[in-house]
Amino acid sequence: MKLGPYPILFLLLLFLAACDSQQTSEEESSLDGLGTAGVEITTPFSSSSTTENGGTVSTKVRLKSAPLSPVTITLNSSDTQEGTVSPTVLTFNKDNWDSYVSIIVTGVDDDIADGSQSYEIQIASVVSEDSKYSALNGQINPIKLQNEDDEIKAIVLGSLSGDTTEAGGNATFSVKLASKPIEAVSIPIISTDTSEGTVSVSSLSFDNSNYNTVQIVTVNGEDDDERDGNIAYQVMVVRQHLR
Ligand SMILES: [Ca+2]
Ligand SMILES: [Ca+2]
Ligand SMILES: [Ca+2]
Repeated sequence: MKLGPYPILFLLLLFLAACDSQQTSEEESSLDGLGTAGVEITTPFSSSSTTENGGTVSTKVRLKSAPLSPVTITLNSSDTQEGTVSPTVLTFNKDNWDSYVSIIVTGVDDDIADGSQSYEIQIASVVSEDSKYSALNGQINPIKLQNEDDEIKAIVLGSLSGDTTEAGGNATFSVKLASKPIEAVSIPIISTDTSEGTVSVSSLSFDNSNYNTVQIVTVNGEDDDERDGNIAYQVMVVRQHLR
């Protein structure tokens, strides 16, 4: 009878010890998994297009849960001739994981009439000793963007020197391109009435080395033996092949 209270006390202590152990375990696992490991990238503000005249796209990045170890994220552009990203290295830890970091993507200029070009800001690497975060390496979707062209795709014509005559008077005008073409272009030159006037070349070729150098077209008046008065005709500079 005298020993009676001790086993009861012993059992009670064991119970408290078990509770304590369980509590510690729960605290560790909640720090490990405040949420699923992930990288939150907001939808780009207002537009997903940068521009060749310096237009930017902004977005924000943070982690979706507290990491056990610092997480370093490296960003890069799939085409630095069209867009660049800053900053390129982001570091998050257990204290700043939920603070957004602003990312700015800036359009890069070129002098080619290349149209709108698609490119991506890639999440090039995710490095951490927290295995839940290091497992995200290579798994995060890129930010898809376009860079808008600012070249003018146009044929620049110099003014016509005058009218042609049946007595052999000719006329000239110059032709060049307003910007570098993305590939060589051929521009047909066509007289609408070859019985009145013919052109010295049937087409002009331009590429990115000579696009800005004028080429001269000569229009020769054609003689006939009819008293036909002044006949209007046209020379067409065809831009259908211009890209
Ligand atoms: Ca440009
Ligand atoms: Ca361009
Ligand atoms: Ca471009």
